[in-house]
Amino acid sequence: MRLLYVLSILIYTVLSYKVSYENYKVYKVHLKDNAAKENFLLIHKQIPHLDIWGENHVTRTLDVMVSPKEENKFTELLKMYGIPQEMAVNNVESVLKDSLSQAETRSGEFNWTSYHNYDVVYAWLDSLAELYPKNVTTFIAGYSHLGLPIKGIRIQLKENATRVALIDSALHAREWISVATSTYIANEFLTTKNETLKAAAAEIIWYMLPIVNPDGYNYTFFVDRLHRKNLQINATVNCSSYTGGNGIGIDLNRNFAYQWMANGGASDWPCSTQYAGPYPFSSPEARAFRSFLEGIGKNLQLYLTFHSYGQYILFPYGHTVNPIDNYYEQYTVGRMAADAIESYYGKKYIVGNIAEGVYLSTGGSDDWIKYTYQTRLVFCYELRDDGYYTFLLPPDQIIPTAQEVLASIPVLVQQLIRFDNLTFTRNSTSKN
Ligand code: 0X9
Ligand code: ZN
Repeated sequence: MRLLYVLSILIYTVLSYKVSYENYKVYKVHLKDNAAKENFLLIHKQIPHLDIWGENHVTRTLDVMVSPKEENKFTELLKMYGIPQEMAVNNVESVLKDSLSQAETRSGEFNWTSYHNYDVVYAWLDSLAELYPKNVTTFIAGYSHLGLPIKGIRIQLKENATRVALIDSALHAREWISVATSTYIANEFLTTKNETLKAAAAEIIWYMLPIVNPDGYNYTFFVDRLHRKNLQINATVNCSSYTGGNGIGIDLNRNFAYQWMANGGASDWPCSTQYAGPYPFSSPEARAFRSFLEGIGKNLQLYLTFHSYGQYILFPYGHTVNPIDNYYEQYTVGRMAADAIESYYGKKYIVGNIAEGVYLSTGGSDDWIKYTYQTRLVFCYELRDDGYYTFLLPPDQIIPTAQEVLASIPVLVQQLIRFDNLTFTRNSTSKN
């Protein structure tokens, strides 16, 4: 496994140069109504290389990266359809250079003032198990396409804790802030002096998978900072001329087996940002996730999956705007979490069902968990920011982002406890 991985990385490094985004631009495109959205889809069909970075429902804008080769065609088409645009990033490469120079890739002391590659994160997870042998164990959920371990930790602070939660990050490779945030939270669970947080953390047996997509994540450090998917190469369609979100690989957040490929919430084109894979669970990473869940799924009460960017707290499902059974619970608890976040540094997070909050998207890990295990609280946090630095969030925003997200954790735990108390009260009153 390990040898296979080393060989593959070697081959990659030899064959691929570091992807350059010289003169690539990001445009903010204003889509004022559904007709404009439809027209934009027509443009996207004509220029499939476009990399859609994110969507903001408040400002009704899309962030779209375009190559210098296609920029003219893109702006002409926008003009033709009467879609207003403004340039958000003039040269992606120069923003990238700044952000990469601040990424710490070699082993060293772990911190949250820079971003770290998987080997540094994994070494740090191991060090937690050594430092806190009574509370922390590490495990391997499975292996990536290139044979990298998908390593996790289990944190239990109180002997008689029974509730189980899972937090994961980096299903999408380029969303570095997700990894920084989940590791920050793990560290706080073990070291905090804050009584509220301490008490909340102790109520739960926490499982964490900080890097679900280690191949893709590693690739963003050395080859293409904007890679999104895993690194599985499609046998029939060659996507190697594509970069960023459209590069090779399967979108892990479209590869899970609930409503897979339904309602246009994913793509069957292998070079699409949202490529769902040839069949559900076709990626080893999603399969590893599934087999890990076989162990903890039926006891799971809370699942948090961290992505970026956009500042949303989303909940299932992604194929429909129809409310799920416990919509009211999910919405109100999500709202409370967003309020806790906002009260920290004033950042606003939008709360809603996936399909209404962002866009139709199917095959997500969250939807699959909700459907398969009826996990009571399932949230996808789209972390900072709201479209300025996008995926390239500067390292000086890691700690503030992680702190505000951490502030929402006790809220979630307290509500889980309240649910249990409510159930108890209801049962006892119905007996009387
Ligand atoms: O497209 C996605 O998977 C998410 N946005 S991202 O920029 N992080 O890629 C939106 C997630 C909504 N879907 C689910 N949570 N299932
Ligand atoms: Zn994501």
